[in-house]
Amino acid sequence: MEVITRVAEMQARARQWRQEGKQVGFVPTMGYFHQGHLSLIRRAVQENDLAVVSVYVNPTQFGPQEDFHRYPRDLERDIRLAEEEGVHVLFAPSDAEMYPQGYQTYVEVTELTQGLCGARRPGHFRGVATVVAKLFHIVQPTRAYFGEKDYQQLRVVERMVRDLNLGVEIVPMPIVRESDGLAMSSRNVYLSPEERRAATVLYRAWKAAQEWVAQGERDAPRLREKVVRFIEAEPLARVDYVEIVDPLTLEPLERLEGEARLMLAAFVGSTRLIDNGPLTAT
Ligand code: PAJ
Repeated sequence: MEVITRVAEMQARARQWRQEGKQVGFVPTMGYFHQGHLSLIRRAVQENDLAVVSVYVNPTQFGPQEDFHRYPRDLERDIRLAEEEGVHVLFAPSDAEMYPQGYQTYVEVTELTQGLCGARRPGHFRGVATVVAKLFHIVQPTRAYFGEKDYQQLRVVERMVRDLNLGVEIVPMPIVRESDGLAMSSRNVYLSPEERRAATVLYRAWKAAQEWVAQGERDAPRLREKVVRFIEAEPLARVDYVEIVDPLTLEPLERLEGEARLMLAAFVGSTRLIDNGPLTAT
């Protein structure tokens, strides 16, 4: 495996692969790999001639009060794990490479970013869309892999690719969970042992919601209230949002019919966690 830190070098390599007609799979990450990342990486290695993984903690997607500086990092370990998975290139640029002096161009997906995490984290998706667009231009992948863990991010990236004709196939990947249901996240390391136990409340809330729907609940605002109360019953948890939305437009629903998505964000202690899952009304 090769570790590339320069944009120009990565771009030259990508150009060469294109000319050779190679299919390139790409997994953008902020590093500190867990099994969620590794599931995307495995799939990229499996179904492409070459796999590229980027590790870059993107400053433009963090708010001024957020955890950019203390976000967990371990590049040596990430390099080792990527190598073991058969990744061809790990791209780990510096901030100066990605946002040199004078940088002033941003990508904005206007509607899908209005609610949910977009409403709670102003500027977050502008940073995500911008860095993903940049990475796509640098790596020129055939396919790119995104986890459903960040469900709104997945929809935003799909929309951007269509709107800007980026010509990258976006492959959605299922949420990888710990054995007790907690969605894997690099931020789970912030949790104390007590908070770690309480953090399963998001998964349990989704399971409870599925059960309420199975029992015939079809009123979305009422189901939403039940989920809020379920999460608030956990003393260490505080709801940031609970929404029942259309899985494609992310618009809040009034009635549960067919497929909906339960979108959850909560603080457990001072750590903000997100989760989501399907709700199927048959
Ligand atoms: P990061 O949080 O490192 O996540 C990288 C990719 O791994 C994303 O597509 C995310 O959805 C996926 N992922 C994270 N946890 C997962 C889990 N438990 N199961 C399945 N997939 C999971 O998301 C980002 O980085 C950044 O916003 C990025 C897209 C790299 C732009 O900076």
